[in-house]
Formats: sequence, structure tokens, C-alpha cells
Amino acid sequence: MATALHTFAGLSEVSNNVADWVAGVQQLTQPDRVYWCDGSAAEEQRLRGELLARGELRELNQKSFPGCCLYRSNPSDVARVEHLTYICSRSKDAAGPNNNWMDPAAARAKMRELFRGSMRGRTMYVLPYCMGPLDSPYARCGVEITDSAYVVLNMAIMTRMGRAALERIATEGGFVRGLHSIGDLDPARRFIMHYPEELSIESFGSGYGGNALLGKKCHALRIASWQARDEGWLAEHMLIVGLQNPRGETHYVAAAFPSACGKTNLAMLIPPASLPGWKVFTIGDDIAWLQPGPDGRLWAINPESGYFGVVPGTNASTNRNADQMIRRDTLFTNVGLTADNEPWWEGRTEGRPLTDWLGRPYNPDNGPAAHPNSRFTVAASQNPAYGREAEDPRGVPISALIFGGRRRELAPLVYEARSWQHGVLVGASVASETTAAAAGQVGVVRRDPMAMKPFAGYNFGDYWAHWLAVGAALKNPPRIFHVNWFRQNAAGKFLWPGFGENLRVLAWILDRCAGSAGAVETPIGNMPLTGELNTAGLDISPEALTELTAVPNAAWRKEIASFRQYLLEFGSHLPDAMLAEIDEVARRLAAA
Ligand code: OXD
Ligand code: MN
Repeated sequence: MATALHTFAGLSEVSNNVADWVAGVQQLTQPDRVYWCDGSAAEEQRLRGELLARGELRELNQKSFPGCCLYRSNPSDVARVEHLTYICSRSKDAAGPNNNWMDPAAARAKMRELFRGSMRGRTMYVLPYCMGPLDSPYARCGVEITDSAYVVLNMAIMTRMGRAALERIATEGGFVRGLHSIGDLDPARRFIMHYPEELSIESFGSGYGGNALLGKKCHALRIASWQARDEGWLAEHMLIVGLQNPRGETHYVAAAFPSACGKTNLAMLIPPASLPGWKVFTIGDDIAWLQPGPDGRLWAINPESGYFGVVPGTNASTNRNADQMIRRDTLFTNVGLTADNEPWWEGRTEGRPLTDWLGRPYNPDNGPAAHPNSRFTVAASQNPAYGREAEDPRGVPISALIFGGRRRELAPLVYEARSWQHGVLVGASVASETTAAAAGQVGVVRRDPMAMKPFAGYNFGDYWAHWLAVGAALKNPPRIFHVNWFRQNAAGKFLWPGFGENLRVLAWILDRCAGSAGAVETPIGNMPLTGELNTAGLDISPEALTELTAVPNAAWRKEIASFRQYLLEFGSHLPDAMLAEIDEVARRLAAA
């Protein structure tokens, strides 16, 4: 539906829908100024200059890190707050046991009081943005209103933000409304609310990425997953990567891993010297929107245009692409500093920390120099492995979907689901040790189906039913795999080298998709035949390989029994097909 256009403060054309909503928010929040972002480079420079002048941003060494800045967040505001994140659907059942729920009217009333006058003395920024290429039919738009200039700088990198997005909204009509205020950063007055039926988000009291950059987790995952169910597609917590084999053929895979489990590293993988001829192209590192294509395959776009990545651990040997990419025009959040005013983080091989992320003189007794969830925000196009197909409005065709978690024990290096239906069970079985990306205890195993526990905007039971329906409608569905790069032996040593060597596993996966690799059936899925996983040039003992591909029967029976209990929590929403699949796995384990 086309809406009328009219002139509004500094932007020549704007949708009436947006202008009316902005006026209402202005009245409620009482900012001193309203500023409409046009998304230009000059605007970014100006805002950056203002933050630098106010001391909210700090310029880093401009010789070695040109265009780079440091932002220090409030120490109480360094991660996503899942316990304060709500799905406010009309029915509690629709949100499911996997979400916190609040009645939408009650949530609106609560948030109204928090937002009332919250922008007094501040500038209210209006950010129109597009998730996905501006000319893609799969892209969706939103407008975020925020009182944080830091959020504006991030959103300018992470999304297609500004005039062009507003023009698309003006012709399309619909958009996701995101209202954000940092409030007083009091953790007791912090809430992230989602109203999926109204395509709207309200976030108060946090300036941290996942809570405040509303295009990312709030829109592109929680709201979009709900929209996707209504419209027949999938919004997933997945990287997208293109793999060109030595014969010059490129295939794309999408892979879901929980936060801070190496999605960015896998998306930018550097092929090891012992696997010559391979090339890797990053399409996305965190979110995939997957649509059934006219050819019966699943096609993917990356709704984002930048990376909001975990900094610690990044160096030339773990991720050379990221290491190079963040040496210019990068916004660092919560890292330490060297005496030369360079950023420093645990795992950085150059320099030494002088001050920590809080600005204190570095003292290891106080903890790490960089916060474990410190981040870089950087344009995707700076990645040396950037795949230009990320801008293709049609997206890229997906050959394989991969699920994985951080599991010290049990989960083998790789296995393949027997079918799409079994693959949905395999995806739902993802469990992982928690990381610093979310507030709370680190290192405890929790169930994280499809790596979407913090992000599915509705009842997981209905979500699995939707996955089953999407697969059933595909003529050529991708094959589904499960991987685990993080297995350890009894002495706590990693059994698999990971990083670039993960390409060996991806190569087997692609061979399976091409029908050229054999597999051995196990009760949990298909595994590489002996010798079919290329380990040439890899320093790995036969014992480690045996351990990596073992399916210990008693431990797996226990796992399946506990997973079955978990599935039953979804009651009548749990599709029968999931129970049939898990019973089949149990039967195979009993027969083995
Ligand atoms: C992220 C996360 O920031 O998953 O991508 O927490
Ligand atoms: Mn993520």
C-alpha cells in the first residue's frame, strides 16, 4: 500500500505512518531535539565528532587503527539480558515455555511510564533502516527511535540505514516500530519488550548491542521469526558462507551456533595450507532469512550489513580476516588499551594492556583486560573474504544446514540427519555451554534448540511444526548436519583443532550433498566412512579421531531420555513427528 509523502525536518520525503508515530513518541518522551538520520557518511562523521567531543567515545591510535574508536559501556550493561526480555503476544501460550511472557496491555502501560519524559535534555534520533538488500523482496524495514548516538553509529554499520530505507517504507507502508531509550541504565528499570502481533519493540534501560540495536536480535530474529511463520519462511540465528572447491564450484551453507561459539570465525574461515584450492566467501555471520525459492531450494539473505563480533580470541591465526578487518573504521566496545593507545584484548598477540575495559590500570587480579563479551562493530564490506552475493536481492541457494553447540562431551565431530524431519529433531537437540554473550553463569550446558532459545519469538512447539512444514514444501531441501568443534578428552584438551581445519568437515558435508561421499549409519545419524574425512596433513592421533566419532550408547540413551522430557514440556504444541523421530532414535540406540 502506497502512503502519502510529505516534507519533514531535513528529509525531503517521509511516510505519514512514520511521521505520526514519531510525533506521538516525541510527546511521550519529551526530547529537546528530534533528528532524522539520513544515513550519510557526513552524518556519521558529525555524530562521531560529537561523541568524541563529549568524551563518550575515545579515538584510538589513528596511525595503526585509522578511523577506530573505543566506547566504554556502563559496567552494569555489557550483555543481553534474557531474564528481562519478553514476548508480549496476546496469548501466553503463543509465546511458549521458551519465552518470558507479559500481557501486551500490561507491558505497554509499564513501558509508557518508563518512557514518559525519558528523553528530556536529549536528542531523539529517528533511524529508518532496511534489513537485507534494499532491492530484495525478502528484505524488511523498520524504524528505530533512540536517544543513544552510540546506537545510531552501530545501526549505521549493521543495517542499511537512512533515506533509502525511508523511501522503501513510504512505498511499502509497513515497518517494524522500535522504541529505545537508555533511560538511566538502572538494571532494575530495564526491559526489552516485543509485541509480535503489532510488529513493535520497546527497549528501555540498556545501551548494549543485542538489547539496543533493535534491527538485530529484536527485529531480525524475534519479530521476524513470528512474521516468517505467518509468511512461510524462516528467520534463523545462522551464519551464511560460500565455499568454493578446488574445481571452482561454489556452494553455500548456513549454520546455527549459540552466541559466542564461533559463527564469525566459521563465516570467515581461512582454508589451511594443506587444503589448497579452496576459497571461502562470507555472506553473513549471525542471522539468515531463509525463503523457499521458485526452484524448490531454500535461498538465504543476510539481513545485516555489518558484524557485531566478539573481540577476545581474535588474532591472525584464529581469524586472519577479522584481524585485518578490524584495523580500520571499527567501533570497539569494552576492550582494554595499550600504552600506544591501541585496543587490546585477551588473545591479541601484539602489545600489552595498560588499562582494562573499565579504564583502570591493568591488573590481572581484577580480571581480563577486555570484557569477555567485548565487541567490534564493522562494515561487512571490510572483510577480506566478503562475498558480494550478500548484496544479491535473490540471496544465495543453500546446500546444507548445520547445527552445532559448544559441547565438551558426547556430541561427535559431525553427523548427518537421515531426512529433513530427522534434521528438525537434530536442530532442536542443540545444547551448549553458556557464554559471556548473555548475562548469567558461563559454562553450564543448557538446551538451545536451533541456537534460537534467546531469539525465537514464539512457542518452540509451533516453531518446530513450522520448520517441518517449510521442509515438506521444498522440492530440494538442504541436507541437515550437526557438528561439534569443542569436544575435549578426559584431560580437558580439545580433540579437534577447529578454526580453518573445520573446512575438512565442511568438505565432507558438501560431498554428501553432491552424493559423492559415503557414510556409516549410527543410531543418531550418518557419519563419515573411515578415511572419508580428509585428515591429510593434520596432526591428529587415531585415538582422538575414534573419540571424535564415537557414539557411546549408554550416554546417548541418557541424553535422548532427557531431551525427550524437554520436548514434552511443549505439550500439545509439540508436533507428533518430533516424538516419532525421537522414538526412532531411542529404538536404534536400544537395538545397537
Ligand atoms: C550476538 C549474540 O551478539 O548472539 O550475536 O549475542
Ligand atoms: Mn548472535
